[in-house]
Amino acid sequence: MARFLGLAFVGVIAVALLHCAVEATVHVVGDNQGWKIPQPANAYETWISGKTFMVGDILTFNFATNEHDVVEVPKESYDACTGSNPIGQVITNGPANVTLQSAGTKYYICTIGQHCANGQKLSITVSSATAGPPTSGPSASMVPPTTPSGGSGPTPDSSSPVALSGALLSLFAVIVGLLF
Ligand SMILES: [Cu+2]
Repeated sequence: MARFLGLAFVGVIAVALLHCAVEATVHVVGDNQGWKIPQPANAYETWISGKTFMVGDILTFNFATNEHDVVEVPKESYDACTGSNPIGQVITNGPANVTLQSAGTKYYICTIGQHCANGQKLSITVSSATAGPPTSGPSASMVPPTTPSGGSGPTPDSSSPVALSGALLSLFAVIVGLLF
């Protein structure tokens, strides 16, 4: 019994860990519009409203290779729409997934043509993930006990042979009664 409880405990922990590992959110920039010169020009400012960006989350920039690119830049470059001070590599292959590595305000622009000046720019504030998700505990412990499914199966199976043998017995008694 103690051994079973130990195994069950390990199972709950494993499920909880798995739950935490899958916690990262994927944010598709601009939703269906993707990463382009947005309509309207402030569409990405609208897109970020109400969203929470955490360290470890992923930004998906959906764009066709050679039509757009994406690069993180400092605030000054974001405001001036210049890619001359890139933070890391310019990502030229779309779609692109960018993992948010650290907390703070991040600035992304497209460096092609006048795209940035026409609104293809994104600034988000990333929060650190230190404030853990306390609500995942109860929901994770709710997951494991879902195995018993064939509980009602054996009962009709075991009762029907009994009923059958009872019918045979009464049939036998009738035959015996008729014979004698
Ligand atoms: Cu572009």
